[in-house]
Amino acid sequence: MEDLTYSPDDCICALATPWGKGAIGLVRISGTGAIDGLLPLFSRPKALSRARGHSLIHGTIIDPVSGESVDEVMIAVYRAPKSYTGQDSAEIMCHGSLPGIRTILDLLRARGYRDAGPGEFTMRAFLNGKLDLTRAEAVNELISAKTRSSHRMAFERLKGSVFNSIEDIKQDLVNVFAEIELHLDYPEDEIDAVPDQLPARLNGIQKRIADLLSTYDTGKLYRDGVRVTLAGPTNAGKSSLFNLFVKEDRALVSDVHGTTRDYLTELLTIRGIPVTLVDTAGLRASSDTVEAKGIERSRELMANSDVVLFVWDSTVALDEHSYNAWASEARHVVGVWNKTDLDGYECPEGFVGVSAQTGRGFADLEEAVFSCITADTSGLDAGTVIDSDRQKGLLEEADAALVHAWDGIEGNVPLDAVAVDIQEALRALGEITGEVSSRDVLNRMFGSFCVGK
Ligand SMILES: Nc1nc2c(ncn2[C@@H]2O[C@H](COP(=O)(O)OP(=O)(O)OP(=O)(O)O)[C@@H](O)[C@H]2O)c(=O)[nH]1
Ligand SMILES: [Mg+2]
Repeated sequence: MEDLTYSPDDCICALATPWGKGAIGLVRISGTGAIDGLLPLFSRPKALSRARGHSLIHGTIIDPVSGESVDEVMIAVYRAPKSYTGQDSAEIMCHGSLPGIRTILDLLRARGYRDAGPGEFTMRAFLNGKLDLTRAEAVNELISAKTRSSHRMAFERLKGSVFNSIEDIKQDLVNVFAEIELHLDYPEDEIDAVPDQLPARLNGIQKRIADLLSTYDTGKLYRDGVRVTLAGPTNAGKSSLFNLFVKEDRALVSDVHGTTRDYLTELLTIRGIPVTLVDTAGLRASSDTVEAKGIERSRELMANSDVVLFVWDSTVALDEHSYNAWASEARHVVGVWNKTDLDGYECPEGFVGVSAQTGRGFADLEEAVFSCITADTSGLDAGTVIDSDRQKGLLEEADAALVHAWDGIEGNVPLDAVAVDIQEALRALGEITGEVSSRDVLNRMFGSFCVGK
């Protein structure tokens, strides 16, 4: 494909492991002639040039100008087309020393290898038919996964779950299209205006597209996570609960009202969902300017959170008026009735009774937070979950084209106009897998990848 950001045949090189000290560093190369280009840099050029695909060779990287030995390495050799990119490629496993890695990359550059752009190896894999676009996206999603659950979902996509779903839908749509074409071949007076099965089949296809679309919220939730904020009056035990969630004494706790003045954040996971937990300054009227600023910030954080855990000290009677006023500023609220280890008031309806001191009720609290976070999503157990905005947009385009087809059928427009809508839906579905793709889409998509992938 022309006018891509990168030329797909150049020999490219990149460090595939993180830039830093490590046990092993892995330098990857790919391109036409990529293995031959390496020969002058290797202590055993003959063995390397004869090496079969999927073999490992031990030797030394040598500076061909000075003759100096640089590092002892293992080279994994892959011959076209049986490689990740579909081209001649190799992985040089060296010691994970930055000066050593830099020297190897410099030697490769001097041999004409160019630094790979982000995602360039995977883009080549796509261009050479090694994977479709849903799998290519899954590679990046897998690397970026924040929790085991999002990792698992991305791996399902890498194995082809989205690709297979889209292909199934597309196949049905192709059959519908063929049927319409056949129908159009008959004279109008001999048959009905619309094939018998058409409405039911279109309906079924739309339902499957809707089912797939409905998994997007779940995918996004596991990809981006949520912000959960602990708020409430001073001394209610917010910081104590914060520490319980993060399993360490992270926030200062004391019986002095107004202990927390600035907010604190920590990343954690609740049942596989990435959560940014925020501890805030307790809400009360304060004449102290610094504390007042902290309280102002608490209110902003409450308004910008997905869930607010409104913490109340159960030894104090609930002030429903202020609770309702504060809660009304939040998207989702979970009332937390804290200090239930002490003699206090009965837990009001809708609150979760806990003790930050003993941990009692903590599992119920986690459950309440989880239900709240997942309230707006469906398909949590579904094997196929999409989390790509690109895929979502194209599914919506396919759906819109089918809605238009329906309008046409109901408005008795000629069947060939309906066929045009079906073709449009097929185009959108084809773009999801990359059957049809534009350079802009590819450049944008692979541009967000890591270098070396
Ligand atoms: N008995 C008992 N004491 C608790 C419990 N939770 C917190 N406390 C105590 O209540 C006091 C206030 O706790 P913090 O966690 O600092 O309260 P906070 O809501 O963060 O207070 P501010 O930062 O001032 O807004 C401390 O003395 C805690 O030890 C609980 O479940 N049981
Ligand atoms: Mg506090």
